[in-house]
Amino acid sequence: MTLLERIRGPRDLDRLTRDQLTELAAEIRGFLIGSVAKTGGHLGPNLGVVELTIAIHRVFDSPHDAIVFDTGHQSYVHKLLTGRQDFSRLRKSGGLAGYPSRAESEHDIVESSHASSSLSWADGISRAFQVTGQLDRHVVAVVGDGALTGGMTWEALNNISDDNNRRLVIVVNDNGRSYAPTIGGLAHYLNEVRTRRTYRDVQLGSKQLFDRFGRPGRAFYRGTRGALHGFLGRFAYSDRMYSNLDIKYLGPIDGHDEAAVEQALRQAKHYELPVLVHVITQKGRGYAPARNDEADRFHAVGVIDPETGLAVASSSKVDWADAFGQDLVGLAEQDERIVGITAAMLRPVGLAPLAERFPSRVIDVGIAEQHAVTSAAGLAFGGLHPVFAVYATFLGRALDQVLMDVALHRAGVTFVLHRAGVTGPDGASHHGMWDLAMLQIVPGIRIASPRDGATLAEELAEAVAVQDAPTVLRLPKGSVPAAIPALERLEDGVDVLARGARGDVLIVAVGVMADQALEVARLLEPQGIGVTVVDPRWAVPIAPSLVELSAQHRLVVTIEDGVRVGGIGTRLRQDLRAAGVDTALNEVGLPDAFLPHADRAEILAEAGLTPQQIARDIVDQMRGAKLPAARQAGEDARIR
Ligand SMILES: Cc1ncc(C[n+]2csc(CCOP(=O)(O)OP(=O)(O)O)c2C)c(N)n1
Ligand SMILES: [Mg+2]
Repeated sequence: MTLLERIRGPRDLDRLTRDQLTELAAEIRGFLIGSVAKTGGHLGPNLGVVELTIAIHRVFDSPHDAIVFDTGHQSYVHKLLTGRQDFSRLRKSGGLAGYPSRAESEHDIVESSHASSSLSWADGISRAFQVTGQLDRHVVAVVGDGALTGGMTWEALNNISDDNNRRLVIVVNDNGRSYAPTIGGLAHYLNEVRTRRTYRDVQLGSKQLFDRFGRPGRAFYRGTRGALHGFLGRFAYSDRMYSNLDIKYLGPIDGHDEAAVEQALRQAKHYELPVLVHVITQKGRGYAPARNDEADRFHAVGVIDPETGLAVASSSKVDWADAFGQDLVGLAEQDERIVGITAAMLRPVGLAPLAERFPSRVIDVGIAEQHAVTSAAGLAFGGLHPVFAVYATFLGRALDQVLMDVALHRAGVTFVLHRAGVTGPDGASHHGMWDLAMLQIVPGIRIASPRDGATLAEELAEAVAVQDAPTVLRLPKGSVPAAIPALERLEDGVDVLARGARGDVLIVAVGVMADQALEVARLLEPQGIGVTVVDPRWAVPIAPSLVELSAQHRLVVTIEDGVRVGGIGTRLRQDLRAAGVDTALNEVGLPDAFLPHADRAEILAEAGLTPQQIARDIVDQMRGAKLPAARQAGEDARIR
């Protein structure tokens, strides 16, 4: 039995010797590399927090003490130490979640996985412990340097420092990287703190710095007293942001020296005040392919060969993000007003090619979606055309800014939403299923959903040509499917993809749902049901031809991989009613529920989003039958 296998819960760590702790850390790294190579997952971040997580669980008593992981992608070690060592189905249906999960363990508290919320959670929890007299309970927030760039952390710090009468430990896990190197003044400052403390007058690059810190047995530890002597206090004071930020600072500490981290945490625990512990770690620690990689490939991996770190199934297909990136470079060459914006995800959102071609025309704002959107409004005012490329799920952070800063001011800003629709392994917080419902309420907005590479190129060009309103392109996860040519393009831009022999059913397919819609048509044609399939291309606002076509059919079916409540189907239904068209309409889409992690295909099948199910429902409806409540418009059954 390995040491790791003998750890059933955090208290089993208490009796380990120093040597055993070192051995345990090595075992955990070996386990993570071997296991995540098979399943895919967040490898680099977890390799960096092995000693840190061990130390936290030795010093604090979870779940009596509350540990909150910011973003939660770095919680694998925590899972291993809290009774969850079967990683064989990580991020697959029925297996462990890739983020903390309350359903999995009482040791998990925050499962949202949207960054920068941990300090607010910790603020609330510690305040509640204090108010309810649970004075022996500590709260620990583990937050990365990247997550620290998000505005919420600053709002929380301001609040925490205002009432410092509670037991709150903020552990800053500083590895100098988000996906790519963390940007901005704060990142520079952290870097300076790291260097200044140890190597006065020497500006070391982060690689050298890490090399130094990586030497075993070397701890850099220093406690400072008083708010204005603390790092945040200094930062705040020197920048005159806040005059009285009362948070103690301890550090910087070598995060791979478990004993040093423990010592700092014990001291932090001893104070009955909010304390910030600044820990320096290496992303991908102990795994050469990750340490030698500059391209953020090991932040999250698919299935890889553990020896080389290379992807096992390298596909020749082009990813949506890559196709977008190439198209954007082409447009930017023609139009110098185009600039790209990313919230700390340059590569995953496809902006790397633009950054290579025109380095000054891509702005990384840090994990700051709200700021990104309002800043885009400013860029548009100043004469540029910003393209904010972001995962669909993260734009939820910035709805107010889209409404009030961009739309109200008629700013020509293009939003390219990646991973729109069901994504799969990342679970509830990462499905891009709310963007259609959320954004279509924005006055003047136009939303397109490309179905293939050609419509992507076209719609992107159309979007950046709009200078007086927000435009949105939503792209799914994965690779661009084979081309689906149109039979005809109607005057208002709607593409007709199939025309049935009879005018029975009109299917309005949003984006990549076109493929499913055509399959439904193929299934129904032999049964004597004629199906017309259209791709509106611009789903919002509703094209007039959709209303006209609806009037000519007996049943309209809309297919979208977004939540049905408030989706495109609902909107078309309202437009039909307003036009006096009484054709029956069924909205096919996702239920208003939090969908768990599983393969995309499994989730779609569970929601009834398969060609077979849609075809069966159409047959039933054509016979006048009522659909089961689970697939009846407006009567969404909860999956979870
Ligand atoms: C609101 C939001 N935007 C973007 C992301 C995507 N994202 C996940 S992890 C990450 C980088 C986090 O960096 P850091 O906090 O330093 O953690 P590290 O990976 O370095 O441990 C980003 C941008 C997110 N989870 N939430
Ligand atoms: Mg980081």
